[in-house]
Amino acid sequence: MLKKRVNINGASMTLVADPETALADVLRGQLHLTGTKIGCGKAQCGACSVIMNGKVILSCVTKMKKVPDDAIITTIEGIGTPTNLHALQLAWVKHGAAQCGFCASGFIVSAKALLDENLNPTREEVRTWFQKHKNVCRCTGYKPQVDAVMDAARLMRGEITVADLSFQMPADGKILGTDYPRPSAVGKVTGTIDYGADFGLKMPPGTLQLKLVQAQVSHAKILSIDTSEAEKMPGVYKVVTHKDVKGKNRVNGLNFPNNKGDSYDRPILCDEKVFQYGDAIAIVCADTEAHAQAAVEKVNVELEVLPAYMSAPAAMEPDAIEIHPGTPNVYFKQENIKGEDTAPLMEKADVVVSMEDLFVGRQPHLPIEPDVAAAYYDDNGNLQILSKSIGLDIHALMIGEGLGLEAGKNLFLSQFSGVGGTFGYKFSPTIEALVGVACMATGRPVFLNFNYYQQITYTGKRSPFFMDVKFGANKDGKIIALEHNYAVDHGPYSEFGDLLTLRGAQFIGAGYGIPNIKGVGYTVCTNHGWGSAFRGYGSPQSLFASETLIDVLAEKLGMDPLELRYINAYRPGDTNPSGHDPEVYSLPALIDAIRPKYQAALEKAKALSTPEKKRGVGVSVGVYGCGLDGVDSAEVWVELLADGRVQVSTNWQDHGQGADMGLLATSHEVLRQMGIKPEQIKLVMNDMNLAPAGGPAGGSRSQVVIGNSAVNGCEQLVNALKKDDGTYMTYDEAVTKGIPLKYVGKWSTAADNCTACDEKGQGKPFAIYMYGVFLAEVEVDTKTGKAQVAGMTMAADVGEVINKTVVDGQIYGGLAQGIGLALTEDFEDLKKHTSMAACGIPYVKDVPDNIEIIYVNHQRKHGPHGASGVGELPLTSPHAAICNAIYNACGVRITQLPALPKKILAGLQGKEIPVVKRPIKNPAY
Ligand code: MCN
Ligand code: FES
Ligand code: FES
Repeated sequence: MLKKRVNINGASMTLVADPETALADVLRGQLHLTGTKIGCGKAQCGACSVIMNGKVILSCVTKMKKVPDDAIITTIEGIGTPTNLHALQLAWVKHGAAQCGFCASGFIVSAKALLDENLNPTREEVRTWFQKHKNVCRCTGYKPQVDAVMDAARLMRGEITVADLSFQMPADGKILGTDYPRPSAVGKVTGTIDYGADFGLKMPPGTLQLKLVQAQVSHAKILSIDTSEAEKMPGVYKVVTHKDVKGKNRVNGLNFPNNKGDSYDRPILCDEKVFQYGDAIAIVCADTEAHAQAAVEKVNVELEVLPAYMSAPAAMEPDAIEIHPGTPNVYFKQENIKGEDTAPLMEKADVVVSMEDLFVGRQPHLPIEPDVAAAYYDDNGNLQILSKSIGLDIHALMIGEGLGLEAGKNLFLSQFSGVGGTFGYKFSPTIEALVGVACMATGRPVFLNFNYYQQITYTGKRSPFFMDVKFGANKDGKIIALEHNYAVDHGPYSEFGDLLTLRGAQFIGAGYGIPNIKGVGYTVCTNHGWGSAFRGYGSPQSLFASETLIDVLAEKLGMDPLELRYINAYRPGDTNPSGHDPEVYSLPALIDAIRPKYQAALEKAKALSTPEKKRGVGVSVGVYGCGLDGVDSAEVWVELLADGRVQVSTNWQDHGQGADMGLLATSHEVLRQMGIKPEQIKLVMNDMNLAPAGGPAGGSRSQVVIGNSAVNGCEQLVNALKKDDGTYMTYDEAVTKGIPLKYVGKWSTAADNCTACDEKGQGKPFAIYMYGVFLAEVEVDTKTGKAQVAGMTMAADVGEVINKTVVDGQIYGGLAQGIGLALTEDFEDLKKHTSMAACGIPYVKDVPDNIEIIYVNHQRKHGPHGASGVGELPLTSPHAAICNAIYNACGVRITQLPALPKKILAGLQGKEIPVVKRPIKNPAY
């Protein structure tokens, strides 16, 4: 131990600490300054930034022995407080620079050090600073942070006032469509909101710390598990194995009835087999994390290693053994059959183009916050689990049987107050069942916090699609037929693999009125990372295929790619690939809106291109549905409180997208009729104990489905309280008159006759879609093959914008993830793709500052206040536009993502670009 005098946030103190402990751990663990966050833990993300003696340092890698005596340290807590925000915090709120907010403390601390040095930085200097200090944000696309620093500097220079950075209520009191700040913003920018790891530090004495014994191989039979040595280790309370699990020990994957995959193929704790690297085999429960980790090494697991099938083509080979014995590796098939037989039409078509094995890979989600969960028994003997779940009610259902509990009866899930981004990986339960099992086996409160390596290797990933596509078109450009064939590598667990495969049928060729389609997709079980939802869910894969091929078609026809899209974009009379009418026809207007930008970008590219740095422009169309597929519903409770406020309760889980803001603005728009102000609305969210099911926050469904339910509930209350003279009853009047105070708001897509798709992929799966057009400007370095995105423009139709700052932020952030998907992000190599940086997360300089959004608002008849969703739209196909721009720049066509420099360079040098192929296209099924 060492003793050190330090000054933290102005307070001088003496600290005794382990010299090898990181400053971040001392700040958080010993001083409870939990505003400083730990993301990567490896000097890659900046979440742990603090200022020490005037310099920004990464406290996760700064050991206490390196902290100088009398060091002056400033953490986020020393910058401003909720009641006394610093200019940076005010500007962060104003610009929506804290979505999930997990990066906010690190960024604000870093920016403070910048402004201490230079109160008048340029935007590029701000970007250079964040790049140098490794401040990473996965949510915002960085533009909001730069905007915030610029405004904070203006305020500090006295050029603007606090009022300029504060919300100004319009005269009509309407907050819909404004930049009203999300309710959770102040907590996020001051580091005062508790994320999972912060909650863990505040759990009661006696809480057990958990560490996992995880598989180090991808496929094996378990011969024995010996915990005896581990149980003797210091501080160990118990080592939990599958034998301690009281229920079925399986997660219920809720498979479609025609799925050959077993809904119960994912063990909570492995018993007979290991199916993927990282699978949990045992849980060590101990008094400290260090004791638990030391004992992990002592658990002896005997395995018989089996051949591992690390991709769909490998698992489809006829001699591949069944990963789940009794279930074929190809376990689900989805056709898309629409209109006439396509074979004769392809014969007749003036032009036919086709491509094979277009590939979108295993994109890792890379939230800055690693996975985390806690569990305890409440006083009623119910198991309470807290986590980052974005589907509390559905996850309770999925893990209940496995634990031997019943969702909503003796098993309740809730979210931590702060959730540091999920981007869809938490559409699947991850560690909820593990903390549940440990709590049940020990009877003690338990806490499990993944490190970033575990976050990467043992949470779900985007499922790779291998896709063949073929268009037949008339010489005027009208596409008359589409054929496709694809295989989905869904990893070892079948949960939602069927749904994802259906997305291929729904979105390959989406956006265009193609009358005749013949397609088929197969879901394949492999031993690579399990497939979970990732923003866009199937559309980034599907649209990469059709949005690449349409450019090839344009070239063959000698047409402009944007104009070819215009010709084929949905018009009245067209149906989408599922065979139903789009609810609005906004694509032609979106293309019209982007056309001048496109033409200007082409001119600019011509002017700026040099042999060393070639510039190009690419476009793509993006479409995605808002909903879970077929009938989708939600419930919202609306209740008048005695103090005159209105309580609105539901589980609209927040990953950072702004659920609180969505629920507030959507409800307020109805409630303001009776004079309710935003601050008079009490939101009760994301706790199964307190609020009804809103359904999972996936499929960009919440604004539409929960939003409609909120409108319904609020309307019921407003109508009930309305008096004949047009005024509204007070609480006391309502009570006196015996008017009910609480209303159950409901809405379902059945209101628009939605039906699940049939085996031919035909139906009406979504009431509402989102539409967009992407324009990418790219520069390719011909020496290195490195592509850099120089500008992105998106024309978007999300219907009525409920909150402008939130929607802008969703789009910026989604575009940045599209840049990563296109150029750098991957989780293929289990040895290499093991850190945030190695997985290719975009840093600020990888994302252009030049991002423009053009809104085209087509009101949705079935949308709340006319709104559609937005969350996934910006990640539907920006990567296709980027790859089209690379081709436009230098003639290299990338068919398999990511478009790494070595692939582009090979193309530039006229060499073959290596690709993974599927030898078997139509496996026995
Ligand atoms: N919204 C709006 N106006 C509209 C449509 C939506 O203001 N016309 C707002 C909503 O109020 C909500 C947000 O935009 O705050 C997204 O709404 P919606 O599209 O309905 O999506 P969900 O609330 O269902 O959120 C899920 C969606 C998905 S599926 C993923 S994945 C995702 C995403 O949103 N993950 C995110 N955005 C994310 N953003 C952050 N920061 N972090 C994630 O993990
Ligand atoms: Fe310290 Fe990522 S840099 S947590
Ligand atoms: Fe930056 Fe979520 S707001 S990581």
